[in-house]
Order: sequence, then C-alpha cells, then structure tokens
Amino acid sequence: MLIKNRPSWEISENQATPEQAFLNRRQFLGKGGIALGGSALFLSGAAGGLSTMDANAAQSDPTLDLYPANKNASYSLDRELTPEDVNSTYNNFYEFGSHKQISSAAQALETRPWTITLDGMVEKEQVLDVDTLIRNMQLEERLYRHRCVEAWSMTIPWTGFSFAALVAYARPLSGAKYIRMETFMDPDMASGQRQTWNPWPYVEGLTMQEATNELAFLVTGAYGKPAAKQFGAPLRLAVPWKYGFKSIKSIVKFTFTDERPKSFWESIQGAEYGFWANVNPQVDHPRWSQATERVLHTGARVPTLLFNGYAEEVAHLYKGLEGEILYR
Ligand SMILES: Nc1nc2c(c(=O)[nH]1)N[C@H]1C(S)=C(S)[C@@H](COP(=O)(O)O)O[C@H]1N2
Ligand SMILES: [Mo]
Repeated sequence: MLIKNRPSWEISENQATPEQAFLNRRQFLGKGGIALGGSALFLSGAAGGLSTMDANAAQSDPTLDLYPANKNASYSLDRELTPEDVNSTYNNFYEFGSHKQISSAAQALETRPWTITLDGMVEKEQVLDVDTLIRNMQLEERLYRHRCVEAWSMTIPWTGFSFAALVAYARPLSGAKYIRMETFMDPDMASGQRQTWNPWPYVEGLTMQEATNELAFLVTGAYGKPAAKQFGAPLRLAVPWKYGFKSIKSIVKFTFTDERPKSFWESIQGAEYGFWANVNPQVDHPRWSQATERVLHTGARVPTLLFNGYAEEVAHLYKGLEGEILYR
C-alpha cells in the first residue's frame, strides 16, 4: 500500500516531472475538456483516479449555477497552480483516515441536506440551510497558497466568500472575541470518527480580528466548480497565512465566544500544534524544520515565507502578542 501510493513529496528532485510537462498536460486536458466533453472526463479520470467521481458529485450540486465565479484579481500568485488531479488525490481529512489517500473514502460524505448554525454571542441564533447561505453571499475565485505543518505545499484556485461577510450576517455581540468552528459529527458516515481516541468533532478557532481580516475565506468550491468532498464540502475555511490544520473542513457550526477555543490538534498534541499556528520558517516544529517546503506536484523544495507570504496583510494582527507562541 505505502509503496504503491508513494506520496509526491518523497519523489526526489531529479525524478520530479518537469514543470513544462505538467503545463503541456494541463493544456491538453483543458483543451480536451472543451472539444471532447464527456471523453475529457474519462481522460482526467484515467490520469487522476477520482476526477470522474468528483465531476459527477459537482454536477448534482444545487449551487452549480454559481460557477465559475468571477476571479478576484487581488488574490493572484506568482506560483503555478497545483493540478486538480494531484490536489484531489492527496488530502488530509482525518474523518476519513489518517493518511493522505482518503479521497475515495471521503465520497461517503453526504453534503446535502446540510445546515450551518450561527450561535453563542450573537444577536439571534440562526440555523441556515447551506444553499440559502451560499446564495446570500457574493462568490469569487481567489488563488491561495496552502502550507501544511508537515512541510508540503500546494496552490489552489478556491471559490468562496469572505469570512467577514459571514460575521456581518451573524451579527455578533460586542463582547465576542473568538469564533469556534466545528466539523460534522457522524461516525456512521465517517469511518475515522469511529476511532474514539481522537477528540471528535474536529474543532478550530480564530480571533474576531483574524476572521474579519480580508484574507480569511470560506470555501464553497475549487477549480471553478463546487468543492469535491475531500476538500471539505460544502463549506471549509481557508486561512493561508496559517498552517493547513487551521483550515477546518465541512463546517456545521460557528460559535461566537469570549473564550479561546481549544482545537482538535491542540487537544491531541498541544506542545506541537497551538492556537495561532502562523507560518514561520524560523520556528521549527519540535520534530522537523519549517525552513522549506516541498511543492507537492513538482517535488521541488522551496523556501517557506513568513506568514506563508502574506505578512503584508496579516502581520499587524500580532503586534503586542510577542510573548505568545505565535508560530506553532
Ligand atoms: N475537519 C477536518 N478539517 C481539516 C483536517 C481534518 O483532518 N479534518 N485536516 C487539516 C489539515 S492538517 C490540512 S493540511 C488541510 C488539508 O486540506 P486539503 O486536503 O484540501 O489539502 O485540511 C485541514 N482541515
Ligand atoms: Mo496539515
């Protein structure tokens, strides 16, 4: 199993597919998509394993008409996008297994009907149908970096809406300082949740300032269509200046609170995974260096940037907090 499904980051530099070959292949698949329709699904399915299944799931999505959303040009990047077939077959989603090849198992996730609860310190608690919520928000596409704490990275075309818009919609009370987010809990559906030693459901948290920062994004789609289940459909977070584990998937609840939430990973291993978890190449993980990262689809090792390259947008959020463990 492990030998057959060797993760891309284990590929040495000289074995990695040259960038040009990937570009050519992407152009080929792209053109095929226009000219061949159904057979292009077969082509990408053959190459990536799951794309046909993803495409079928996306086609039955009740919000399909909202895609592709307009690109927000403020969030473009100097990095090549991770090909969709690479991204959709290498995922971290412990609800469906503790390894990266969970994309098949994640198809068990039932994403409709799906409700989102807004509760805690808000003017009025609300339980919203996810499609009603999505249709009330302005969707846009943004290209974001994604840096896992395990030192691999991707670049993803997410579609979604700003977290600040959800906060406005929730009408929090002035005393609210944090937002605690929770993933679904359904051990019948998600085999990983039967592993009772983990503190399910998955929980994450942000400060109100972080959640309302322009970069905090609630993802509904990727690659120009509704999000594949393994990406954390129907609603997941993207906070690209933080390590990937902060970007909680398949959210069912946002709770406004004055208490700092304790996350899933903090509960499991607090010495390694803290509340802030901002990307910093100079602060090593207790068991490995964070100075560089392996670009998933090329295998190339590149320097990691402070706040994952987003210092201009977010560094001001952490002024005066130098005494805290901001980078773990
Ligand atoms: N509910 C939930 N959210 C989650 C995770 C998870 O296991 N469960 N894994 C996190 C980690 S460690 C990372 S790196 C990203 C992975 O997102 P991706 O599979 O889209 O790359 O999701 C994050 N969100
Ligand atoms: Mo991660």
